[in-house]
Amino acid sequence: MSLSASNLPSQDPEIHQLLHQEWRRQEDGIELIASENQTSPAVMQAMGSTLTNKYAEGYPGRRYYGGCEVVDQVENLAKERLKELFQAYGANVQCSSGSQANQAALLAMVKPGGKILAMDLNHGGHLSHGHPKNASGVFYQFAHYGVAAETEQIDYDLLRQQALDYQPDLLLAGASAYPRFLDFEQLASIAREAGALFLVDMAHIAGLVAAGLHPSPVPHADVCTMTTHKTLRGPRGGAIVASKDWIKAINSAVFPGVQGGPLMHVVAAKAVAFAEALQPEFRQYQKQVVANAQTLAQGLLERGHRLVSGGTDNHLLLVDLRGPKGPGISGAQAEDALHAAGITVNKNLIPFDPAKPMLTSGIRIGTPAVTTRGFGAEEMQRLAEWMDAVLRHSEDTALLKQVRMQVEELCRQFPIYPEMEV
Ligand code: DSN
Repeated sequence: MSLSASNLPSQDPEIHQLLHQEWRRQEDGIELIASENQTSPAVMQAMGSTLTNKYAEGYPGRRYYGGCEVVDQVENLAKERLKELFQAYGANVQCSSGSQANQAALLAMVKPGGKILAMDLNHGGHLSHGHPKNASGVFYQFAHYGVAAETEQIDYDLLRQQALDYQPDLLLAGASAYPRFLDFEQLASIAREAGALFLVDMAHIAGLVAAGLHPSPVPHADVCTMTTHKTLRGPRGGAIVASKDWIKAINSAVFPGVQGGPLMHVVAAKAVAFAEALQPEFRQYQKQVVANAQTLAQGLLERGHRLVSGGTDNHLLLVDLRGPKGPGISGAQAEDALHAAGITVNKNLIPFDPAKPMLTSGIRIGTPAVTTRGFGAEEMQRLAEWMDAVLRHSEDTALLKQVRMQVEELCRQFPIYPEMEV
């Protein structure tokens, strides 16, 4: 993709230079943030289109602005493709983020002050699932469930009891740092037994679900929210699929409930990404995402690192840096040392973490982005070796520099956007 037709370099050299720097940062480093990915040039082309100029409040065929005959077709295509991808009854593709999708779903499903039971952020949940400083936590009464201390996995019997005791209006499932399958069938039966609605935020696993590599929540949930930029590998944004009973309420909660004009250039980019996700290659890609996570997990386990819950079923792993064989540094120190070596991760609380969120005892590692650039088993084994060395010698600047050079050499063999010149 070329930006040569634009006058950005001469009009705004400062921003142009920063775009160049970010492109090089992405090309030259190993991206292991579990919620990030690299979209295709086609997705980016749709995002950089004239659709950014169009106001389209409302829905196709019922807009508050003229001139929507083209964007109506774009939105309808995006909706149809999303429904096909998840075998869903209804779809809304207008949400600008996962957090906004959650706000809309909660607005549609629970009265202000209503009771919601959701996964604890400290055990791998999401910020917009009732953090006291998030709008969700301000407007609703949240109780949270976590993982069991022994297994570091959700104990569905305990959760059932908690739901029966708390009697929530809505049970909310979904996580940002949970390396195991979620049992949506059981969660739905718990919700039903407790007389609660069932909402799933499948932001992290949407791509795996679309590819049939994680059991789908769609047949079990009233509503499912998601982001489009994580495993789904689309543009930054949100989306919702809903059952027949809920799609009307969801649509009016998105607009006019929580947002005005949808970002139609992003809706177009979502349509492109959904079409990509419907191709057989996408399933191969997701299989490799999971295989890569397992290879990396194995490589770290063999080197004495402790993984929360002992391993992974999906695209991410959580490393507990403490323990007799661990490197004994904080998540923040690990993030910094890996960054110096050209490897990007995020510090992450682990269940029952005594450390504060800005320090943490763990790191979260995800494989969606490195898999997109073509890494396979061999590269994951090298990565495990490098990460182990960096984590155990986090203050050895010569070693960090040496790993950084090796990382850059490997990255040159796997360009992300070979045709791009920013
Ligand atoms: N902030 C996103 C993540 O990194 O997982 C979603 O919570």
